[in-house]
Amino acid sequence: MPLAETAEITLEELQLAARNHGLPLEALCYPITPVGLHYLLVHYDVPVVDEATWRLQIGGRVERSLSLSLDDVRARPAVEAAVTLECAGNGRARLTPRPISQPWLSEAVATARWRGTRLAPLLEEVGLAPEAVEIVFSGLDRGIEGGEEQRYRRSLGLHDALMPDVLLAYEMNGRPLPPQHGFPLRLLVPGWYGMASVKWLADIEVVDQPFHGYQMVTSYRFREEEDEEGEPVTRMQPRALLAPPGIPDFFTRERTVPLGRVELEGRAWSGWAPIAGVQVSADGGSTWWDAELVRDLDSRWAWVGWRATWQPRVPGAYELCCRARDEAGNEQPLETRWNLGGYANNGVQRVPVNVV
Ligand SMILES: Nc1nc2c(c(=O)[nH]1)N[C@H]1C(S)=C(S)[C@@H](COP(=O)(O)O)O[C@H]1N2
Ligand SMILES: [Mo]
Repeated sequence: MPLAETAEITLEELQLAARNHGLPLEALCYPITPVGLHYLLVHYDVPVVDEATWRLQIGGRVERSLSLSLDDVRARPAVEAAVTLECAGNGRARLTPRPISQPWLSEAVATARWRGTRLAPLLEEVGLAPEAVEIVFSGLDRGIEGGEEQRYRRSLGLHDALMPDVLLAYEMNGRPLPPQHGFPLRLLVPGWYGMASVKWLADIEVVDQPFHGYQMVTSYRFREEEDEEGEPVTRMQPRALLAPPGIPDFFTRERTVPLGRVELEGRAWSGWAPIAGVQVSADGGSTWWDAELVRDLDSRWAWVGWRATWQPRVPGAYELCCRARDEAGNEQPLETRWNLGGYANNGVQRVPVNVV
Protein backbone atom coordinates (compact mmCIF):
# COMPACT_ATOMS: atom_id res chain seq x y z
CA MET A 1 0.00 0.00 0.00
CA PRO A 2 1.52 3.41 -0.94
CA LEU A 3 1.93 6.06 1.77
CA ALA A 4 1.30 9.83 1.78
CA GLU A 5 3.45 12.15 3.88
CA THR A 6 1.12 15.13 3.41
CA ALA A 7 -2.20 15.78 5.08
CA GLU A 8 -3.85 16.40 1.69
CA ILE A 9 -6.29 13.75 0.53
CA THR A 10 -5.88 12.75 -3.12
CA LEU A 11 -8.70 12.60 -5.68
CA GLU A 12 -8.37 8.81 -5.73
CA GLU A 13 -8.95 8.69 -1.98
CA LEU A 14 -11.92 11.04 -2.37
CA GLN A 15 -13.30 8.75 -5.09
CA LEU A 16 -13.14 5.80 -2.67
CA ALA A 17 -14.62 7.85 0.17
CA ALA A 18 -17.58 8.85 -1.98
CA ARG A 19 -18.36 5.20 -2.83
CA ASN A 20 -17.70 3.72 0.59
CA HIS A 21 -19.57 5.68 3.21
CA GLY A 22 -19.31 5.55 6.98
CA LEU A 23 -21.89 5.53 9.77
CA PRO A 24 -22.96 9.11 10.51
CA LEU A 25 -21.85 9.25 14.16
CA GLU A 26 -25.23 10.54 15.38
CA ALA A 27 -26.59 7.12 14.30
CA LEU A 28 -24.65 5.57 17.22
CA CYS A 29 -27.89 6.26 19.13
CA TYR A 30 -29.61 3.33 17.37
CA PRO A 31 -28.79 -0.12 18.80
CA ILE A 32 -29.49 -1.61 15.35
CA THR A 33 -28.25 0.63 12.56
CA PRO A 34 -30.89 1.43 9.91
CA VAL A 35 -29.67 -0.26 6.70
CA GLY A 36 -28.96 2.92 4.75
CA LEU A 37 -26.79 4.26 7.58
CA HIS A 38 -24.69 1.06 7.90
CA TYR A 39 -21.11 1.69 6.79
CA LEU A 40 -20.18 0.31 3.40
CA LEU A 41 -16.95 -1.08 1.97
CA VAL A 42 -16.77 -2.48 -1.55
CA HIS A 43 -13.31 -3.20 -2.99
CA TYR A 44 -14.44 -3.48 -6.65
CA ASP A 45 -17.97 -3.08 -8.12
CA VAL A 46 -21.26 -4.16 -6.57
CA PRO A 47 -22.12 -7.19 -8.73
CA VAL A 48 -25.63 -7.53 -10.17
CA VAL A 49 -26.79 -10.99 -9.13
CA ASP A 50 -29.79 -12.86 -10.57
CA GLU A 51 -31.36 -14.82 -7.74
CA ALA A 52 -32.88 -17.32 -10.21
CA THR A 53 -29.52 -18.53 -11.52
CA TRP A 54 -27.37 -17.90 -8.42
CA ARG A 55 -25.99 -21.02 -6.70
CA LEU A 56 -23.82 -21.61 -3.68
CA GLN A 57 -21.25 -24.24 -4.65
CA ILE A 58 -19.55 -26.17 -1.86
CA GLY A 59 -16.74 -28.44 -2.95
CA GLY A 60 -13.03 -29.20 -2.91
CA ARG A 61 -11.76 -31.62 -0.27
CA VAL A 62 -15.20 -32.87 0.77
CA GLU A 63 -16.99 -36.21 0.66
CA ARG A 64 -19.91 -34.87 -1.37
CA SER A 65 -20.14 -31.49 -3.13
CA LEU A 66 -23.30 -29.45 -2.91
CA SER A 67 -24.97 -26.86 -5.11
CA LEU A 68 -27.65 -24.88 -3.28
CA SER A 69 -30.23 -22.39 -4.52
CA LEU A 70 -31.21 -19.48 -2.30
CA ASP A 71 -34.41 -21.37 -1.39
CA ASP A 72 -32.28 -24.37 -0.35
CA VAL A 73 -30.23 -22.12 1.94
CA ARG A 74 -33.37 -20.50 3.36
CA ALA A 75 -34.93 -23.91 4.01
CA ARG A 76 -32.16 -24.77 6.47
CA PRO A 77 -32.48 -24.00 10.21
CA ALA A 78 -32.34 -20.22 10.64
CA VAL A 79 -30.73 -18.11 13.35
CA GLU A 80 -30.77 -14.38 13.91
CA ALA A 81 -28.07 -12.33 15.62
CA ALA A 82 -27.14 -8.69 16.11
CA VAL A 83 -23.55 -8.37 14.93
CA THR A 84 -21.26 -5.34 14.90
CA LEU A 85 -18.98 -5.05 11.87
CA GLU A 86 -16.01 -2.69 11.70
CA CYS A 87 -13.64 -2.18 8.80
CA ALA A 88 -10.03 -3.09 9.66
CA GLY A 89 -8.96 0.23 8.12
CA ASN A 90 -11.12 2.32 10.44
CA GLY A 91 -9.02 5.28 11.69
CA ARG A 92 -6.48 4.98 8.88
CA ALA A 93 -6.80 8.56 7.61
CA ARG A 94 -5.37 10.00 10.82
CA LEU A 95 -2.09 8.07 10.62
CA THR A 96 1.16 9.74 9.56
CA PRO A 97 2.40 8.78 7.05
CA ARG A 98 -1.07 7.93 5.78
CA PRO A 99 -1.65 4.55 4.10
CA ILE A 100 -3.31 5.34 0.75
CA SER A 101 -6.58 3.42 0.65
CA GLN A 102 -10.16 4.06 1.79
CA PRO A 103 -9.52 7.09 4.08
CA TRP A 104 -11.68 6.27 7.11
CA LEU A 105 -11.67 8.59 10.12
CA SER A 106 -13.57 6.68 12.82
CA GLU A 107 -16.98 5.91 11.32
CA ALA A 108 -16.44 2.53 9.62
CA VAL A 109 -18.65 0.55 11.98
CA ALA A 110 -22.31 -0.45 12.34
CA THR A 111 -24.58 -3.14 13.76
CA ALA A 112 -27.27 -5.06 11.92
CA ARG A 113 -29.60 -7.90 12.79
CA TRP A 114 -28.53 -10.67 10.45
CA ARG A 115 -30.55 -13.78 9.68
CA GLY A 116 -29.10 -16.84 8.08
CA THR A 117 -28.02 -20.40 8.61
CA ARG A 118 -24.98 -21.64 10.49
CA LEU A 119 -21.95 -22.64 8.42
CA ALA A 120 -20.72 -25.47 10.70
CA PRO A 121 -23.63 -27.93 10.12
CA LEU A 122 -23.31 -27.38 6.37
CA LEU A 123 -19.61 -28.25 6.52
CA GLU A 124 -20.46 -31.37 8.54
CA GLU A 125 -23.03 -32.31 5.93
CA VAL A 126 -20.58 -32.16 3.01
CA GLY A 127 -17.97 -34.00 5.08
CA LEU A 128 -14.50 -32.46 5.39
CA ALA A 129 -11.78 -34.77 4.03
CA PRO A 130 -8.98 -35.66 6.50
CA GLU A 131 -6.47 -33.51 4.53
CA ALA A 132 -8.66 -30.36 4.77
CA VAL A 133 -6.87 -27.39 6.41
CA GLU A 134 -8.74 -24.27 5.30
CA ILE A 135 -11.98 -23.12 3.72
CA VAL A 136 -11.85 -20.52 0.92
CA PHE A 137 -14.84 -18.19 0.46
CA SER A 138 -15.22 -16.48 -2.93
CA GLY A 139 -17.41 -13.52 -3.77
CA LEU A 140 -18.77 -12.82 -7.26
CA ASP A 141 -17.05 -9.41 -7.43
CA ARG A 142 -13.88 -9.09 -9.49
CA GLY A 143 -11.24 -6.43 -9.87
CA ILE A 144 -7.55 -5.61 -9.95
CA GLU A 145 -5.67 -4.89 -6.75
CA GLY A 146 -1.91 -4.59 -6.34
CA GLY A 147 -1.71 -5.25 -10.10
CA GLU A 148 -3.35 -8.66 -9.61
CA GLU A 149 -6.69 -9.56 -11.21
CA GLN A 150 -8.84 -11.44 -8.71
CA ARG A 151 -12.19 -12.28 -7.22
CA TYR A 152 -12.62 -11.10 -3.62
CA ARG A 153 -11.53 -14.18 -1.67
CA ARG A 154 -10.76 -14.89 1.95
CA SER A 155 -10.05 -18.10 3.84
CA LEU A 156 -10.61 -19.32 7.37
CA GLY A 157 -8.76 -22.13 9.14
CA LEU A 158 -10.95 -25.09 10.11
CA HIS A 159 -11.16 -24.04 13.75
CA ASP A 160 -12.40 -20.56 12.83
CA ALA A 161 -14.76 -21.77 10.09
CA LEU A 162 -16.38 -24.20 12.54
CA MET A 163 -17.06 -21.56 15.22
CA PRO A 164 -20.80 -21.98 15.92
CA ASP A 165 -21.70 -18.32 15.34
CA VAL A 166 -20.30 -18.11 11.81
CA LEU A 167 -23.31 -17.53 9.53
CA LEU A 168 -24.33 -17.56 5.92
CA ALA A 169 -26.63 -14.55 6.05
CA TYR A 170 -29.44 -13.74 3.61
CA GLU A 171 -31.32 -11.09 5.61
CA MET A 172 -30.29 -7.80 7.17
CA ASN A 173 -32.70 -6.06 9.56
CA GLY A 174 -35.57 -8.28 8.45
CA ARG A 175 -35.22 -7.82 4.67
CA PRO A 176 -33.24 -9.60 1.96
CA LEU A 177 -29.65 -8.32 1.79
CA PRO A 178 -29.48 -5.14 -0.29
CA PRO A 179 -27.12 -5.28 -3.30
CA GLN A 180 -24.34 -3.32 -1.60
CA HIS A 181 -24.24 -5.56 1.49
CA GLY A 182 -23.88 -8.83 -0.42
CA PHE A 183 -27.14 -9.95 -2.05
CA PRO A 184 -28.13 -12.74 -2.04
CA LEU A 185 -25.78 -14.30 0.55
CA ARG A 186 -22.78 -13.30 2.62
CA LEU A 187 -20.50 -14.88 5.13
CA LEU A 188 -20.58 -13.34 8.59
CA VAL A 189 -17.69 -13.92 11.00
CA PRO A 190 -18.78 -12.27 14.28
CA GLY A 191 -16.04 -10.60 16.30
CA TRP A 192 -13.68 -10.26 13.32
CA TYR A 193 -12.94 -7.16 11.30
CA GLY A 194 -15.25 -6.85 8.29
CA MET A 195 -12.87 -8.18 5.62
CA ALA A 196 -13.58 -11.77 6.77
CA SER A 197 -17.32 -11.47 6.06
CA VAL A 198 -17.26 -12.17 2.31
CA LYS A 199 -20.20 -10.63 0.43
CA TRP A 200 -21.87 -11.97 -2.76
CA LEU A 201 -20.76 -15.42 -1.64
CA ALA A 202 -20.91 -18.02 -4.42
CA ASP A 203 -18.21 -20.62 -3.70
CA ILE A 204 -16.99 -22.39 -0.59
CA GLU A 205 -13.97 -24.55 -1.31
CA VAL A 206 -12.28 -26.84 1.17
CA VAL A 207 -8.52 -26.91 0.51
CA ASP A 208 -5.56 -28.96 1.73
CA GLN A 209 -3.01 -26.09 1.72
CA PRO A 210 -3.09 -22.68 3.37
CA PHE A 211 -4.69 -20.28 0.88
CA HIS A 212 -2.30 -17.59 -0.38
CA GLY A 213 -4.76 -15.20 -2.06
CA TYR A 214 -4.12 -11.46 -2.21
CA GLN A 215 -6.58 -10.59 0.59
CA MET A 216 -4.80 -13.08 2.88
CA VAL A 217 -1.08 -12.60 2.28
CA THR A 218 -0.70 -9.11 0.75
CA SER A 219 -3.59 -7.24 2.37
CA TYR A 220 -4.79 -7.48 5.96
CA ARG A 221 -1.41 -8.17 7.60
CA PHE A 222 0.26 -6.14 10.34
CA ARG A 223 3.52 -4.93 8.79
CA GLU A 224 5.89 -2.07 9.32
CA GLU A 225 8.05 -2.90 6.26
CA GLU A 226 6.90 -4.14 2.83
CA ASP A 227 9.03 -7.28 2.93
CA GLU A 228 7.78 -8.53 6.29
CA GLU A 229 5.43 -11.50 6.30
CA GLY A 230 3.37 -9.93 9.10
CA GLU A 231 0.67 -11.34 11.35
CA PRO A 232 -2.85 -11.66 9.92
CA VAL A 233 -5.56 -9.18 10.95
CA THR A 234 -8.37 -11.07 12.70
CA ARG A 235 -10.55 -9.84 15.60
CA MET A 236 -11.68 -6.29 16.37
CA GLN A 237 -9.72 -4.35 18.99
CA PRO A 238 -11.81 -2.62 21.66
CA ARG A 239 -13.12 0.78 20.68
CA ALA A 240 -15.63 3.29 22.05
CA LEU A 241 -17.26 6.03 20.01
CA LEU A 242 -19.23 9.02 21.16
CA ALA A 243 -22.26 10.42 19.34
CA PRO A 244 -21.01 14.03 19.11
CA PRO A 245 -23.21 16.23 21.35
CA GLY A 246 -24.83 19.55 20.48
CA ILE A 247 -24.95 20.92 16.94
CA PRO A 248 -22.23 20.81 14.26
CA ASP A 249 -20.65 23.55 12.23
CA PHE A 250 -21.53 22.68 8.61
CA PHE A 251 -17.96 22.73 7.32
CA THR A 252 -15.65 21.82 10.24
CA ARG A 253 -18.26 19.73 12.07
CA GLU A 254 -17.02 21.23 15.32
CA ARG A 255 -19.68 21.01 18.01
CA THR A 256 -21.43 23.74 19.95
CA VAL A 257 -23.35 23.04 23.17
CA PRO A 258 -24.94 25.45 25.64
CA LEU A 259 -23.43 25.63 29.15
CA GLY A 260 -25.19 23.19 31.47
CA ARG A 261 -25.65 19.45 31.83
CA VAL A 262 -24.74 17.46 28.70
CA GLU A 263 -25.90 13.84 28.40
CA LEU A 264 -23.28 11.95 26.40
CA GLU A 265 -23.95 8.63 24.72
CA GLY A 266 -22.12 6.24 22.50
CA ARG A 267 -21.27 2.61 21.76
CA ALA A 268 -18.35 0.28 22.47
CA TRP A 269 -17.28 -3.13 21.20
CA SER A 270 -14.44 -5.64 21.11
CA GLY A 271 -14.06 -8.85 19.15
CA TRP A 272 -11.79 -10.38 21.80
CA ALA A 273 -14.01 -10.30 24.89
CA PRO A 274 -17.12 -8.52 26.23
CA ILE A 275 -16.73 -4.81 27.04
CA ALA A 276 -15.74 -4.34 30.69
CA GLY A 277 -15.91 -0.54 30.86
CA VAL A 278 -15.92 2.79 29.06
CA GLN A 279 -14.35 6.01 30.32
CA VAL A 280 -14.90 9.58 29.21
CA SER A 281 -12.62 12.63 29.31
CA ALA A 282 -13.43 16.28 28.67
CA ASP A 283 -9.82 17.53 28.77
CA GLY A 284 -8.30 15.61 25.89
CA GLY A 285 -7.45 12.51 27.93
CA SER A 286 -5.79 13.93 31.09
CA THR A 287 -8.59 12.98 33.49
CA TRP A 288 -11.29 10.34 33.02
CA TRP A 289 -14.56 9.29 34.57
CA ASP A 290 -16.59 6.09 34.19
CA ALA A 291 -19.52 5.86 31.81
CA GLU A 292 -22.53 3.67 32.56
CA LEU A 293 -22.90 0.65 30.24
CA VAL A 294 -26.27 0.00 28.61
CA ARG A 295 -26.52 -3.58 27.40
CA ASP A 296 -29.50 -3.08 25.10
CA LEU A 297 -28.81 -5.93 22.65
CA ASP A 298 -28.76 -9.55 23.78
CA SER A 299 -25.84 -10.54 21.60
CA ARG A 300 -22.21 -11.16 22.52
CA TRP A 301 -21.25 -9.95 19.04
CA ALA A 302 -23.02 -6.60 19.16
CA TRP A 303 -21.75 -3.34 20.58
CA VAL A 304 -22.98 -2.13 23.99
CA GLY A 305 -24.40 1.32 24.60
CA TRP A 306 -22.93 3.69 27.17
CA ARG A 307 -23.88 7.02 28.70
CA ALA A 308 -22.27 9.63 30.88
CA THR A 309 -23.18 13.05 32.18
CA TRP A 310 -20.83 15.96 31.49
CA GLN A 311 -21.19 19.18 33.44
CA PRO A 312 -18.77 21.80 32.07
CA ARG A 313 -18.41 24.64 34.60
CA VAL A 314 -17.23 27.44 32.31
CA PRO A 315 -17.71 28.27 28.62
CA GLY A 316 -14.77 27.53 26.36
CA ALA A 317 -13.12 24.94 24.12
CA TYR A 318 -13.07 21.32 25.30
CA GLU A 319 -11.96 18.04 23.82
CA LEU A 320 -14.16 15.03 24.58
CA CYS A 321 -12.60 11.57 24.42
CA CYS A 322 -13.83 8.07 25.25
CA ARG A 323 -12.02 4.77 25.62
CA ALA A 324 -13.11 1.17 26.07
CA ARG A 325 -11.52 -1.85 27.69
CA ASP A 326 -12.62 -5.45 27.41
CA GLU A 327 -12.70 -8.38 29.83
CA ALA A 328 -9.51 -9.79 28.29
CA GLY A 329 -7.63 -6.68 29.48
CA ASN A 330 -7.31 -5.01 26.07
CA GLU A 331 -7.59 -1.24 26.36
CA GLN A 332 -7.68 1.54 23.78
CA PRO A 333 -4.38 3.43 23.54
CA LEU A 334 -4.26 7.24 23.66
CA GLU A 335 -1.92 7.33 20.70
CA THR A 336 -2.41 5.30 17.55
CA ARG A 337 -0.14 2.41 16.63
CA TRP A 338 1.13 2.77 13.09
CA ASN A 339 1.33 -0.03 10.53
CA LEU A 340 1.65 -0.02 6.73
CA GLY A 341 -1.97 -0.88 5.98
CA GLY A 342 -3.38 1.31 8.75
CA TYR A 343 -5.22 -1.67 10.27
CA ALA A 344 -6.84 -2.04 13.69
CA ASN A 345 -5.99 1.53 14.62
CA ASN A 346 -8.10 2.01 17.74
CA GLY A 347 -6.62 5.25 19.11
CA VAL A 348 -9.20 7.21 21.11
CA GLN A 349 -11.72 9.43 19.33
CA ARG A 350 -11.33 13.17 19.99
CA VAL A 351 -14.33 15.47 19.62
CA PRO A 352 -13.70 19.23 19.91
CA VAL A 353 -16.66 20.97 21.57
CA ASN A 354 -17.31 24.70 22.18
CA VAL A 355 -19.37 25.37 25.27
CA VAL A 356 -21.17 28.73 24.93
N1 LIG B 1 -17.02 -10.01 -1.85
C1 LIG B 1 -16.63 -9.01 -1.04
N2 LIG B 1 -16.79 -9.14 0.29
C2 LIG B 1 -16.40 -8.16 1.12
C3 LIG B 1 -15.78 -6.98 0.63
C4 LIG B 1 -15.63 -6.87 -0.78
O1 LIG B 1 -15.14 -5.85 -1.29
N3 LIG B 1 -16.06 -7.90 -1.57
N4 LIG B 1 -15.35 -6.03 1.51
C5 LIG B 1 -15.03 -6.53 2.84
C6 LIG B 1 -14.69 -5.48 3.80
S1 LIG B 1 -13.12 -4.87 3.70
C7 LIG B 1 -15.56 -5.08 4.76
S2 LIG B 1 -15.08 -3.96 5.94
C8 LIG B 1 -16.95 -5.61 4.82
C9 LIG B 1 -17.94 -4.47 4.74
O2 LIG B 1 -19.24 -4.94 4.83
P1 LIG B 1 -20.44 -3.94 4.58
O3 LIG B 1 -20.17 -3.17 3.31
O4 LIG B 1 -21.66 -4.80 4.49
O5 LIG B 1 -20.48 -3.01 5.76
O6 LIG B 1 -17.22 -6.51 3.77
C10 LIG B 1 -16.16 -7.36 3.41
N5 LIG B 1 -16.60 -8.34 2.43
MO1 LIG C 1 -12.85 -3.39 5.45
